[in-house]
Amino acid sequence: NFLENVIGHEVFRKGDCTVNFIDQHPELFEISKLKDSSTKILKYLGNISVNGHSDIKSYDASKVFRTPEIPAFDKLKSYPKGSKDLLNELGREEFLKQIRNDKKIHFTDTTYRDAHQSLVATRVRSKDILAAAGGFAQNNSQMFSSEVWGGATFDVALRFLQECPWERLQELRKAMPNTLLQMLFRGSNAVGYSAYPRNIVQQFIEKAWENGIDIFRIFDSLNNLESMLPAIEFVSKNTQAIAQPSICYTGDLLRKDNNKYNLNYYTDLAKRLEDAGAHMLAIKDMAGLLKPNAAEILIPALRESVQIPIALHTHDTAGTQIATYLKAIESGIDSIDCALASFSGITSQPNLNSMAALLEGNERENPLNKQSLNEHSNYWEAVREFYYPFESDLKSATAEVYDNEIPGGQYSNLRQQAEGVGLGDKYQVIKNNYKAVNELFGDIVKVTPSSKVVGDMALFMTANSLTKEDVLDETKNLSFPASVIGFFKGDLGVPYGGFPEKLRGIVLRNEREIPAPAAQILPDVDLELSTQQFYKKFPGSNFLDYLSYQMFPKVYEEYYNNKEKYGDLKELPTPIFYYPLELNKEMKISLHKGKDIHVELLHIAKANSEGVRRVTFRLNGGQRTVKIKDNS
Ligand code: 3PY
Ligand code: ZN
Repeated sequence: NFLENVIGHEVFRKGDCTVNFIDQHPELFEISKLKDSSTKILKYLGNISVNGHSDIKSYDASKVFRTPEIPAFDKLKSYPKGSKDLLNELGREEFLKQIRNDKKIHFTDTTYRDAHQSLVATRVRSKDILAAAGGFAQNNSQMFSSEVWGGATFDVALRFLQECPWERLQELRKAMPNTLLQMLFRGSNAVGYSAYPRNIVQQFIEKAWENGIDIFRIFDSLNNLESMLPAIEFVSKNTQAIAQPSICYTGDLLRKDNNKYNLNYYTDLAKRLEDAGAHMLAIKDMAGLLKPNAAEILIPALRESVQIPIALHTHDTAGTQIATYLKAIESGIDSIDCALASFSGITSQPNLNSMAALLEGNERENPLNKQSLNEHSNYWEAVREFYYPFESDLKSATAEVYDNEIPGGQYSNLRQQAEGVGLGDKYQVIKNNYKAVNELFGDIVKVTPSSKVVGDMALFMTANSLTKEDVLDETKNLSFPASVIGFFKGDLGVPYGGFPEKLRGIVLRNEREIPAPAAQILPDVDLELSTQQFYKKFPGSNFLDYLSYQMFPKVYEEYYNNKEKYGDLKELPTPIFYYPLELNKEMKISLHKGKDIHVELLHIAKANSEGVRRVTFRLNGGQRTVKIKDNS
């Protein structure tokens, strides 16, 4: 490519070049890079046109997308003072005192994280988020925070979106300088599904903070304090960020008899978290089980037990959670989590726009910019269409969640998972088995990753038509799923109240001795050695990539190789990222910011004897052909 550029260069062709020709014309490299990037993009587009996107099982070729209207954003206008400015001004302690003493209710917007994780399998791309983020921050400076990172978004960005999650965070930080940015952190599991070495968890927190995170919402899937402790301590001592550990809410506080998770359980845990250095506390109602009358009991009791501000997070799976929020607000909750209207409801958070309207005139009203909220919701309504293959089939709220206790994010995923293993028509049985598994396991907290263990076991029971009695029958010699064996070995820690020993003996029957549950925090890795090995294996990568690799080694490797092959895809508009180009329709595509190419798909030839098809494009007026292996 470079040679072609030299030979084709005007000055070179005129014969005017001196020995310094290459030094004097740096654009030769630029042109070469651009040509290389456009070839890679054509390979990507060619592959989507021939083989489809591997993450989309089926799509409607006749579907026409609306162009989302990006709400107004004046890049030259300064941002009004927001929560982030207030934190900087007052310092952590004073700021939090003020939040705790404020009469007005505070809001966290979850649209950029939990809402799309819970509705469209976390597939929303940075491009769509960043198009709106600046305008949102500029026009909604009353928000307490935006949850933008962590949970499943890290994994999904690398695994499915071909994006660097760190770059998303850096860009969001730039776009929302006045807003507190929040992440969901899975305690010793960081943003993964199992425990990591202590120094990796610490490095991860430090870099997340340096790159933009202000609030770390830390939880453990069994509510174990020990697994949250290192993260709480590290945030508190080594950063200026806010450590907001969570208590996962499960079951029903109002249940009278035999209630493991009673008021005392929650207030005791809250006190221990405050003693451990928590700056705030979150009640994480991941399945939407906290009923209004339970909120009325829980919130005042917690406010009395601790002096720190309390945030309430819920999912609207049962359609009841606005009522819960109202009761919580009356009972003194400091902050609530909502999502923009078009990304709210059902398995996502309650509706921010409606909540703002409903609180008008309430003594705790915190007036929001309702017009802007509605504009942003309209934008997301059009964007949501791009992701239609990832929608769950759940059309309305369901009271069944009070029985099966399936968390919001998992509810929408479970059907897809069931379909993936050929159990799509047994969804009802799977949900019933989910409840049965919870009973077999002794009533545990179910949230990532403990919820996945319960889900795996429910699928296993369904696939093998097993009842609870069958599972407890030693003579059946069942081959339990790996995650279930790991759970009973203590991979996730010990559940509150201990393991059900009979079942534990059955699951671990092949282990000569039942091992002591594994420590939740793994020993440090040798950072110097392992970074050296990483940089050697992945030239051009940086320390943030190293942390991505530590979280998901195989996923990172595939991401890296794909990036080598196709280049950076994050500027592709979402319909072009996911769906084949229309024939003979010119599209403008940004390769990098400010570098546009014009592409038109002209022709896809029949496969040759090796199954390779020639795909021809018009690129910036000239013709280019790429060869694509047809995988069908
Ligand atoms: C996550 O861990 O991703 C969750 O959203 C848990 O609720
Ligand atoms: Zn959630």
